[in-house]
Formats: sequence, C-alpha cells, structure tokens
Amino acid sequence: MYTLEKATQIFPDTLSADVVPAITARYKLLSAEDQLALIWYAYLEMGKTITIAAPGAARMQFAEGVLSQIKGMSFAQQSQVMCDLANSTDTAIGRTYSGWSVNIKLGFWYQLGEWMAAGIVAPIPEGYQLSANAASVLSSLKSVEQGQQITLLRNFVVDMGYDPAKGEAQRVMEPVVAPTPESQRQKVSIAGIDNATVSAYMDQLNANDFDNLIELFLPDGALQPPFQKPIVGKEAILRFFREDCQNLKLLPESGVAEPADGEFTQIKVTGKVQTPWFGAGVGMNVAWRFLLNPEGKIYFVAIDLLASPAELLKFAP
Ligand code: 45D
Repeated sequence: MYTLEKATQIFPDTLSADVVPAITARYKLLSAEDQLALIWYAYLEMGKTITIAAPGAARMQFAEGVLSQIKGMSFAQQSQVMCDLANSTDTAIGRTYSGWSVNIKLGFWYQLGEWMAAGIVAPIPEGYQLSANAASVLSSLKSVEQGQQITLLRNFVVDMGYDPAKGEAQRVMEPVVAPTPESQRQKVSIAGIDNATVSAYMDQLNANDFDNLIELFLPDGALQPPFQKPIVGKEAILRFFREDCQNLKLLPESGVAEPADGEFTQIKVTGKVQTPWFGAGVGMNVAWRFLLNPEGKIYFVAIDLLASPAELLKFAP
C-alpha cells in the first residue's frame, strides 16, 4: 500500500532549502583553485561570528598519516594535493580520503585550515582573484542562513577525493561513543504531538543510543537525510547513525499527526538541530516527516533542511 516512492511525498508543501543544491551545482563548475579559495574566504567570514569546535583525538588519529605526509611537502606539492582532492583526481591520498567518514574529512580540513593560517601549509596566494563566477557563488553562499552555509561547506568537503567504489566500500569511522546513561537523559516535549515512537526517536538519537533507536524502524524502513536519497533497511540506517550522527542535538518544537492510508500515521515535526561542530552557535531549521505503520514502527522518515524559519510554523497537509 505504501511504496518508498509514495512515502517520500508526505507533507508535500514542506519547503526545503533548494538554494543548497543550486549553489552546490554552481560551485562544482568552478576550477579547483577557485573552489579552494572560495571555501577559504567563506570559512574566514563564518569564523567572525561562529566558533568551530576542534575535533578530538579519537577522530584525528585516522587522518594523522596523511596530514603528516602533507606537512612534510613543499608548498607547491601541498597545493597540488589540495587541488587533486577538489578535482577528485585518482591519487593515493584521494582514495584514502574518500574512505573516511564525513567527520574525519571535516577534521582533516580543520587541521589543514589551522596550518594554512599558521603558514605551515600553502595558503591561498595573497591577493588571489576569484573568477567572476566564483565571486558570484561566494556572494550567494554568504547571503543564505548560517545553517545552510555550514551544510554547503560540509557537502563540498564530502564530495572531494576519489572513490573507486562509489560509496559502496567500508568506511573508516571514528569509534562510537557510549550512549548517555538513562539517568542523564533529557526528554523532548513536542507541542501538538503525543507519540511514543517519535519521542523515543528524538530522545534516543540525542542520547547516542543507536542500538535501541534502530529497533523503532521496520526491517525495510528508510531514512532520508537532507538532500540525499533514502537509506533503506535497518543495517544501512544503523551504520549511518554510528558514522554520521554522534552527538547531534535535536530540539523539536511542534508538530502535527494525521491518519494516513492503511491505518498508517503521518507525523510532521519542526524544530532545530545542532551539530557538535558548532554547538548552540548554529541552529538548523529542520522538519522531520514520519510515516508510521499501524504498530507504530517507522516505515519512513525524512529530515529536511527548511528554506526559512517561516517553515517552522507551517503544518497544513
Ligand atoms: O578546501 O533526525 C579550508 C540526520 C580551505 C539523522 C577548508 C539528522 C580549503 C537523523 C578553509 C581549509 C543526520 C539526518 C577547505 C537528523 C578547503 C536526524 C576547510 C540531521 C575544505 C536530525 C573547511 C542532522 C572546513 C543535520 C574545516 C542536519 C569546513 C546535521 C568545516 C548537519 C565545515 C550538520 C563544517 C552539518 C561543517 C554540519 C564543520 C551541516 C559542519 C556542518
């Protein structure tokens, strides 16, 4: 009765931040030099208002080998490595990089950024002139909400490197943290929603309790992260939780629940999400669109990055 295709269509008036894929498409057309310089300028600009958290040792150990290799190179070689990453050229470093989880990739670039600022790694040449197209992409990037800006930077970093397995290979990931003890967990309360599955989803994700969280899903359940295809099946979703979802803070605010076909229930919740990289400094406006089976198991949930704060208050089906 429900197919995945049909499930993705629930709450069709939800407006997601289409500027993110639009700006990404324009960014991808730029030269590697322009891409690196653009990210550098965007990163400097963001650093004026928000602080990025330094990645911990558990994450950095995986990038250490490549980082020390780069540190030992000449400026010309370092620039070449960075351009090769941006160009997705097939190199040894590009292959290693593509096997890292998102947070290891971000930690790697965090370190290179520190070293570029300190003069240890080749900086963007002083007075580098962005092309007209790159300058236009940069000004578009600066004009969007901060939650959209950090999503763009994250996407740029994720897509670098050379992946012969096209995402199918085993990923190198940081260790999974222990779940927050029951006694230290805070419970969410969502205006308009009184649903055990949705509450448990929020609370268990906030507690890094992935082993219990995954049991809320049907075996063929699916989860669709912002701007991505649905991840289907418990095994793949659990891997995604462990790899990409540690220490997130979900701050759902309000929602609406409605009966759907075949005694399913569709529930839309809006609120904010914080990433451990920026903590309370950046609150991303998101919607969760849940489709639950008659037993309350999750058949589908989409997480959308919303176009604007006005979307937080929009609930008409
Ligand atoms: O190229 O319910 C230099 C799910 C210049 C799970 C640089 C979720 C050169 C289910 C500056 C050095 C996960 C879907 C580069 C919820 C150069 C669920 C460096 C949602 C690259 C709610 C750049 C979670 C650097 C969400 C260091 C929405 C850039 C999470 C660093 C969103 C950028 C998290 C960083 C986001 C970006 C995190 C650290 C968007 C982090 C973004």
